[in-house]
Amino acid sequence: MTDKDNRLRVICLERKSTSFQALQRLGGAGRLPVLSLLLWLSLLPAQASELLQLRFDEPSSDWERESLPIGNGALGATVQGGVERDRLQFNEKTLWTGGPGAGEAYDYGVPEPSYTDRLAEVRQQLREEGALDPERVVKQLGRAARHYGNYQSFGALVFDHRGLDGAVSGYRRLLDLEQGEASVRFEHQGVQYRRDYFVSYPDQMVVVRLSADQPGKIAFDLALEVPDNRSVARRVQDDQMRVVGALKDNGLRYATRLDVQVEGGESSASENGHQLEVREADAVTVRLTAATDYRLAYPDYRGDSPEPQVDTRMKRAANLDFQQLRERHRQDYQHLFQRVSLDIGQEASGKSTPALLSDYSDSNRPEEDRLLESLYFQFGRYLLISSSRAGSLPANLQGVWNNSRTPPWNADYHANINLQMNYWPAEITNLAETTGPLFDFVDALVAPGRQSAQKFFGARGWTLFLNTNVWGFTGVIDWPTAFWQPEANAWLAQHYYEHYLFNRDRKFLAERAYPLMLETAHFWLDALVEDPQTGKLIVTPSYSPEHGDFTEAAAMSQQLVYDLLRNTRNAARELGEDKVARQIHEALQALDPGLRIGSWGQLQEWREDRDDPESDHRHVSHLFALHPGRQISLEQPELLSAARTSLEARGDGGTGWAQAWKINLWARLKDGERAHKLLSDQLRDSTLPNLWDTHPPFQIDGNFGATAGMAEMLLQSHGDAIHLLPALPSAWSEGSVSGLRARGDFTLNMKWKDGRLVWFEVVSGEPAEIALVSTLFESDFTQEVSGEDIVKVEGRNSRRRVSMQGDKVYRFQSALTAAD
Ligand code: FUC
Repeated sequence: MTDKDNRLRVICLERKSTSFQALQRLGGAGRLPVLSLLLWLSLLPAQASELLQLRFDEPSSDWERESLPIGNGALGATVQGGVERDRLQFNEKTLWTGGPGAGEAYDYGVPEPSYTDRLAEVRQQLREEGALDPERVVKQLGRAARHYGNYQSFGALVFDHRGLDGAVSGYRRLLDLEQGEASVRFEHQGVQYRRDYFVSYPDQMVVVRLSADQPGKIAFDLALEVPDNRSVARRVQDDQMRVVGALKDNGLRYATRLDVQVEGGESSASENGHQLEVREADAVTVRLTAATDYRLAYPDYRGDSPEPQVDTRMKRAANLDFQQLRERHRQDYQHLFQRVSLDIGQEASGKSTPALLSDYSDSNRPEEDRLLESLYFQFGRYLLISSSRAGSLPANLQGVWNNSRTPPWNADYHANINLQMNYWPAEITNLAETTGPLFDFVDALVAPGRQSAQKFFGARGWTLFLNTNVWGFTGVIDWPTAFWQPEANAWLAQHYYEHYLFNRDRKFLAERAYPLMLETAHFWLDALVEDPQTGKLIVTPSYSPEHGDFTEAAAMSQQLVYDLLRNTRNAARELGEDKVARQIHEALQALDPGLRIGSWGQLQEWREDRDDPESDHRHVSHLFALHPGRQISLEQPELLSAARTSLEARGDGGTGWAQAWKINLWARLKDGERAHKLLSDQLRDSTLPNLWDTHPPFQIDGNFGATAGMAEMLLQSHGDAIHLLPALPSAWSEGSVSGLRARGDFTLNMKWKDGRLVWFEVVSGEPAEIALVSTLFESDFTQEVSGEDIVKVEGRNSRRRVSMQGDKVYRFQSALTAAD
């Protein structure tokens, strides 16, 4: 992200108190009609804190369903909020078992000798037989993963509070999305207690503050528990505790340190030397940090010793008091979070989050349902900020939160939808920086992935298959119905180009995106096979994720490679790499594009018409071309209608992420009612009381996919135009949104009434021509641009082409509502 990008975002998105100054800085405020300013201000919803809070009225009795997550990308913690015993379980994202240190047998999933002969055999069998049972293919191409590893819980801070036995009243446990903080408050024997929890990115630590409204009331024993799958050395001093050691499994070294700062009382080491005892304090600030000697670098994945890392962090923050730590955290967090506000007519309800969820759509209070929906939208953004920040690993299947040694699917990175979906909201909801960890991670997969490309395909470039860990696993596993998906490399490469399209960062394109895309394209140029019947280039063997038989040229395989080659060709053209662009263009022309309409009008999932209209399988892989691919455009009614037929047939069920994908797909089909229905279904069927998405079990991709889907309902920019409110449901007939991003480096604010757009602003990061599509243009409207009198606007009906200068606010308003 360049400075310019950042500046623009801030200009356009600073809210409420600063929006007027922001407009002034753009040079146009003096000329703005009062009405427009009023609209700007009214566009910013009254984000009274309750509208952006998750609330429980009890401590959590179930980690998965009720804990409140806080995090800074690398560190995560889950707030349970027990009154007497408060367990704050925490994570650091690199603490994994498995990998190179776990034994000679760890081979990154790459076979020796190579599997190229086996691949040739499977290709031959497919050519002769047409389709193969996955059980048969896995015997030839699958392999049991060895020392794959699991993401680990780091441990827990356990507070045993004194003097809090008996009843408490007014208990509240909150997660405040606006501040990025959790808190617990209650009253006990006339004393008001309060606990605050956050994880600071600038200071890389978990901070807990315990306070009361009367002096000397804070007293507790504090232990730092770690699971017993590691060596443990403890050192406890009066105001400090360290635990260091190494995982038994792979020798990964870890260190965690906590410091307490006591106001008014005292803290000492317990007699057994295992815990801290705090007595008669007015308030206490606890800081906790953790690190490992993991480094994202093939082949050994080891780096600096962890103990100096935790010491350095503590030292750097030593002179900061609680308020300063909090201020630094809030500034950092809000800089990202506040870029987007959403008002869909939500109103404060006075209900706890579990009550909102259980009453959802039965309450006869639509504004309460909208409260849950808007909260869920912003919760997805909150989770992304909290689990994906520069300098650490990307968000895994559970973001950064895991309390188990053997989490579901190892809490790893699945690349046949899940890892990608985690990042769907990143660009459109104005959190582009959160993609940094994804790109670092994928870049680091290239070195081991070259081995996979060689040993499975004898190809250049790099690839991976279904899943990967933090140890560069790029080979296969032995799960018949999922293990084979070498097109995962193309799907990950898509994110690089999307990042460029949204931000127009040419340095990123030249230095990060293009090299990665080109190397991925080289893999496919070598791995594609010419179909003797059609002469077209095809993927073989090919497997449509987790569904049906192995075949040649399943739709998703072809579509993913199409997406990759088209993007790489376009990138090469933009960078003046004409020879490469021509070569890739030729391959693209020869490629089977994977778009066929079948006997019942469906978009075929396979090259042969094998689709079962009764199948309700959760993967809708053949619809990749519609979303998140851009191969099917709004100008292709036949393909759109085939995609719709397929989607109808699959039905509205599925696991969390599957429902989230369908929200996006219905939005792309411009069916706001159906997209909203899917959102409702997901909230009802696949959402836990703490609003974590559940597969089941808890799996975070559905949270991210749903947030992205809601944004797609409001704004789309996949083709040559920006579509405003393309899939607005009647349930959100009045509202506003600010700060959404469109491809081309545009930022938009919109306001609508009676289901129609009445006002919007758009800022372009650089001079640009853009087509805008909206019903607002179908009646009279006014237009203006900051600092200029004339806006060059051309077009008819709902479509207008606008020539924009960079950094200026272009504003359009419907004449129908001007008198309002
Ligand atoms: C994919 C999905 C499963 C699950 C797993 C983590 O394989 O098909 O439903 O989400 O990833």
